[in-house]
Amino acid sequence: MSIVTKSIVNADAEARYLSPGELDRIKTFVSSGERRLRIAQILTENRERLVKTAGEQVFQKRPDVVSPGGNAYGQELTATCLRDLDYYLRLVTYGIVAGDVTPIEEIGVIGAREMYKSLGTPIEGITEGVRGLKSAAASLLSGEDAAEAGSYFDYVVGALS
Ligand SMILES: CCC1=C(C)/C(=C/C2=NC(=C\c3[nH]c(/C=C4\NC(=O)[C@H](C)[C@H]4CC)c(C)c3CCC(=O)O)/C(CCC(=O)O)=C2C)NC1=O
Repeated sequence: MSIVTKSIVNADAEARYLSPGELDRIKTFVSSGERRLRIAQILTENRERLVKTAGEQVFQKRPDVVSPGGNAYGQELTATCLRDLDYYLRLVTYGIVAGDVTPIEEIGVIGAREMYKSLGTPIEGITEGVRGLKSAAASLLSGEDAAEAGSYFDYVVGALS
């Protein structure tokens, strides 16, 4: 839920007007909108390249995952691994647009650790990949935009660690 929807739901539950604090937070959200949309657009347009770069970084740091017996060994499992990085990049663009980590949390974080454990997927490999996405994204963005996007990648890493 965006801050706009959330504030309205909270205010209406008490049949009151939006408070000065709520209006202030909505103002910040709206005034940062153009910037957040620009960042999401750049990441979306470059998704293939970002995922490829991040994947190479994971396989360089964790060659075991793509070696015989590794969780991402073989063409099909390697593709599934890259797909997961693409999923997290997509969720990060949702977070950036919403100005809120809730969509990332609900879609990609809750239950994820347990799921990866049951699949035998090393979670450090996933977080390494998300860090790779973060640095690849930073190379396409201005310093300020990279910091904004970075906080969402950091959220994913922190939440899965
Ligand atoms: C949008 C929210 C969402 C997420 C996050 C998601 C993740 C997800 N990753 C999966 C598998 C997987 N995930 C990986 C990923 C990796 N293995 C490694 O060693 C690397 C470290 C890493 C890549 C960086 C692999 C290889 C599998 C397949 C494992 C298997 O089938 O044995 C599966 C099991 C089902 C499937 O194979 O599709 C799910 C549900 N699905 C979702 O709908």
